[in-house]
Amino acid sequence: MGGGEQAAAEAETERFMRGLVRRNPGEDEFHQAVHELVQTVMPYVLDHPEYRDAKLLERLTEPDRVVIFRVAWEDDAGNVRADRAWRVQFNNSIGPYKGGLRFGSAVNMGVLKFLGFEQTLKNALTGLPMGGAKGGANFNPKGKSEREVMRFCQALMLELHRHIGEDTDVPAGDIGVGSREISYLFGQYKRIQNRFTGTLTGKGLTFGGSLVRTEATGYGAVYFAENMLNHRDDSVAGKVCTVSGSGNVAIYTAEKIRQLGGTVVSLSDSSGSIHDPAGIDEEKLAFVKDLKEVRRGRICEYAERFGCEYLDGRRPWSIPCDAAFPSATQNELDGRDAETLLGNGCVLVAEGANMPSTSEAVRRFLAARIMYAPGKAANAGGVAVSGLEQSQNALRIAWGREQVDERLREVMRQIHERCLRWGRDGDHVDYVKGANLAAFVRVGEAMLAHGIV
Ligand code: NDP
Ligand code: 2IT
Repeated sequence: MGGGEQAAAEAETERFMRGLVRRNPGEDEFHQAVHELVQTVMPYVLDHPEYRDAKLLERLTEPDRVVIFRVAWEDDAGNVRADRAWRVQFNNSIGPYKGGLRFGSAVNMGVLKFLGFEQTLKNALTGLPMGGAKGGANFNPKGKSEREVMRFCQALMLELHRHIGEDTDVPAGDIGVGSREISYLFGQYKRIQNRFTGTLTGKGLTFGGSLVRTEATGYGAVYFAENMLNHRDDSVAGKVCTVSGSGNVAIYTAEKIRQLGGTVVSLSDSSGSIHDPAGIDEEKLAFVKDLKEVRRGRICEYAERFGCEYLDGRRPWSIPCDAAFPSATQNELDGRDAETLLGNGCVLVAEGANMPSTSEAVRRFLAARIMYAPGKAANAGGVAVSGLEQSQNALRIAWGREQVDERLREVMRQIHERCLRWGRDGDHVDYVKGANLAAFVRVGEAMLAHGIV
């Protein structure tokens, strides 16, 4: 691209973003996610008048619809609670809406719109027929009893069931929504509908869930990292890795890194990080699974149990590593963290979380030309196996562990290929550009074919 064309693309990006911010005031995370896409695809749009004339970017950044509803329920003390829930059905151009539900006090419209937008692109990258959606509630599951969580899930489904369906919209888990919540939601959906369908994914293995779905996001992120490293005749084996978070994605990222011969030296939660230079082995990981999946405790207990350092209130990015796997939440890694990682010799960042790096952090990773995989590429393994769960449900069969794992590996390999195809620049691969263009063109072509809708 010549200097003049680049300047034109930048000016057009600024103009577009001004309009988007005006139409969606206060939705900072949504602005951030859209800006990241638009700045990489604008040259393509300017080169393709059919995209510009069809107002493709304007249409792609407006959700198909958003449903907002009240969830009234009663806590254990008999107090009435009124929470707010959303389902953002972002885009169904290439398949039924698909994406997780997030529970937490920080959930709001801007967060769910950024997640629904990212999901649309991520799902397109998988090559599977899935549109994009996201939903959730400002209900904070921390400290709630089992019964309170169950009542909340049932109350939420009493409204949500009208808007979803196996060929319409298929929700799954995300932060604060794991197999326990999906099970309660599924039980209630089945009761209301009197139909046993695959309308939710992440279900238990005895009622339609897929093997490897629990592990899929974390495993997929490491498979993607392995693809990036293999492309440079290197591998995860022998790498010292930092992982943030200690939930679903972080746990199975750590497990797969270890299986491939890497050493995981950190985990975290919203209270702090542990630093275990000896590495998190199988026994320690079993402790974390019980701590987080069963007892719902805090990661500081790991430091007490295994006698390692606890970084109270801090994130793990000051710990020296070869590769970093941010796997907790959005904007958990800022420009200073990025500088620290680069200064310590980090050569690879694979995002298990959605948009964990701030715009400034991304800018620094790209400028340093390290292997940097954005979430929409690196963490697509979770939704990919959700897609495989939908297929198994539709066929009324269950595939074996090896079969699903092999398909997951293949999907991650194909995403890597798509990133190469669209993002290769000589010897270097720009995975942001590659992922954004591959996803944008897949959804864009479908939208063009459907006409003005
Ligand atoms: P979980 O709820 O299982 O775990 C979330 C982890 O992140 C917990 O350790 C939590 O700590 C930590 N965390 C959450 N919020 C914050 C915060 N504000 N600051 C610091 N730490 C925080 O969620 P998942 O593992 O499922 O999701 C993690 C990320 O991966 C999210 O960005 C999600 O969107 C993304 N993702 C998830 C997929 C999935 O299949 N589950 C698929 C693709 C992406 P604490 O317990 O203290 O809150
Ligand atoms: O962000 C994500 O991709 C998810 N939370 C998983 C979505 C899904 O439908 O499995």
